[in-house]
Amino acid sequence: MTEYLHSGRQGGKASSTLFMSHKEPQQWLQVVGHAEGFLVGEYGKLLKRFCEGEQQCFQKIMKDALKPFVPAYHGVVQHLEHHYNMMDNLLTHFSTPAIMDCKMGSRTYQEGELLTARERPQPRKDMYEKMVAVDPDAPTIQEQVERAILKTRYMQWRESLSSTTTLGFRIEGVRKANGECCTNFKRTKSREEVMEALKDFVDSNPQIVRGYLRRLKQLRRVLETSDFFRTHEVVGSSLLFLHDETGKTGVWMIDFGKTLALPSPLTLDHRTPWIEGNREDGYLWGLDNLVDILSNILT
Ligand code: I3P
Repeated sequence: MTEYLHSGRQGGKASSTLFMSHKEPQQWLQVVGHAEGFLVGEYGKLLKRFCEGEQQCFQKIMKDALKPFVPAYHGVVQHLEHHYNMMDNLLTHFSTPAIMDCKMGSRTYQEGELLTARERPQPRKDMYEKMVAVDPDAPTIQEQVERAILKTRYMQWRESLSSTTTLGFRIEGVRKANGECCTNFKRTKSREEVMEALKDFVDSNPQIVRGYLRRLKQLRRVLETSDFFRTHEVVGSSLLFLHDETGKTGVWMIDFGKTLALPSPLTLDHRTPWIEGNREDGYLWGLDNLVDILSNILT
């Protein structure tokens, strides 16, 4: 790695997805999440600010049946004063792709975050501001007085406002091939609303839908047998959807910064509803719903 085409803002964490246009490599395009902490490397590589938990997940997945469903991982590199996890930049295999990020699971925070919030509550003003920007009536009286809310409360509110609670996944962001971006999915909640958003993303093209369905069903089969998946609580992870005008489609699992190994011998089926303590994350339940909704687009 000798040079970078562009560096994102240095500092901060990189917990979500940055996308680079293959044809305009100097132009970053952030669809969702934290912009900071990503670099585009040479030879189709993407560098994401180092996170030890994510490194461990990648290392394990590279030896797991799930390997074909995540960007290939190439270890840790240093640039200036920071370390990065280096992985394949999935966009380089597509020509001006349409991109969608779906955050999977019925819970988007770790159980441990709930315990921390109870033991050492740290209400956040930025999250209060984000909440009132969407719904001024959402904060409780006490939250209004403090003008701050707990992160877990914010995350739970986001889950119930969107389809996370009811369908086990939510659309986070979309970029169409024409450059149009939308991250305004906070209130996209019902099955019908989600289906409309998915239809719009694929331009109602049945060939694209069939391509996505094939890949999602393969992924589901592999998830159901993966040792890694059975032994990890997977929260805050997304499925990245890519298609282009040639009809090529692809889906990959990304963002493992909040994925945690379970204490042995605990395992998850990822479909059982979550109750505090069982660590279930609803990932496969969400994938079932996603497959079902996409299938219905074809009928
Ligand atoms: C953010 C989103 C991220 C979360 C981030 C939230 O809310 O839930 O998943 O990061 O927390 O602010 P929104 O989508 O409404 O902007 P993590 O998943 O890494 O916790 P943060 O502000 O603490 O980074």
